Amino acid sequence: MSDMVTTVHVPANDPAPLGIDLSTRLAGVYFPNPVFTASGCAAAGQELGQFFDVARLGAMVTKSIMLEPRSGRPTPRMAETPSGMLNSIGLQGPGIDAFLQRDLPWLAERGARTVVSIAGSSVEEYGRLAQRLRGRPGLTMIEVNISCPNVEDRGQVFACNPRTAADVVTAVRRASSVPVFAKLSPDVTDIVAIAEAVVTAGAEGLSLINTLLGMAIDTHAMRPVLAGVTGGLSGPAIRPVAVRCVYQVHAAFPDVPIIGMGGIRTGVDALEFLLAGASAVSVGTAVFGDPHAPVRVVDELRTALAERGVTSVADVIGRAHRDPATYVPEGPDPVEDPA
Ligand code: RRO
Repeated sequence: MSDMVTTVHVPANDPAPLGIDLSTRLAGVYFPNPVFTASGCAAAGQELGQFFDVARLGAMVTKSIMLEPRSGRPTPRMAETPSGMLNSIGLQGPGIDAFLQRDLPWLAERGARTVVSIAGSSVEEYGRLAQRLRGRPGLTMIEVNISCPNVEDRGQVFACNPRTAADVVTAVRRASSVPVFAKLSPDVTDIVAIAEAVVTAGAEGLSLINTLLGMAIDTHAMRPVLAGVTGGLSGPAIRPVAVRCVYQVHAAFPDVPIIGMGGIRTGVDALEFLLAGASAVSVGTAVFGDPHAPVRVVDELRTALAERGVTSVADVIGRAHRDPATYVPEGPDPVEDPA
């Protein structure tokens, strides 16, 4: 990556250039714009810090951190698919000690608002992680990753069961000093039921969605492409699934803030999620092809709003839910037929 370093110089944290107010609020927390990174696609931000000022984004969302360092699954663990990508990373990471010593301070020194993603293999581990994060400078919110598809057994995908999903959130909520967002999986029969369980357990918001479980087979070698056999599918291929999940959950719980993600590459893609009901969005897989993608999406979203005559992000959140029966198009009243 270092061969192609360029830095974009744009004023940091100006919420309203061109007269467009990009600011958003999630669970009472202010963000100057609604574009975040997505967990897992930029470690703890240092890699993207070569390309742009990390404080320019609404927030940086870290790769899910566990209690202990972890090397992840064997390689190969990435594969390209039509309009998407499969990953089988398996929660590689430095562990909470190194994260607290090195990564979170790096983000805090740069003024980034940081959403720390946490992952555990038991309810108790999640609680301990939240405890370790208490009161840390730079911590803005916790994203509870209960939906990683690359674990030893599906029983560890806590988000596939409303009871286990709720148990994890209860443990984190008890220990946490900041808002807690639960990251859900689309690989369930009824995502609204899982959303209800975690919100009832105390989640202040939801991150929708994690990757879909998928796989690819090498037709020459005649075996799975990924050493871990299955992996998480991300990228534009999953965007309609993600938009559907955001839309369904927002329809059921319009007051619960949602961070929407899944295949966002442009400002117009981001706008689609806001219209479905997200209050913010995360840009993930797009950074592998274009490390500037998150800041570009901020600029493109501003332009997309201006082109539609909209002056603030708040005006488009959930707007696609407007009841068609009561929707009155702007313009002169239709003339009554006198007959
Ligand atoms: O590390 C991973 O393999 C991984 C995680 Br934690 C996740 O939440 N989603 C994903 O697609 N991969």
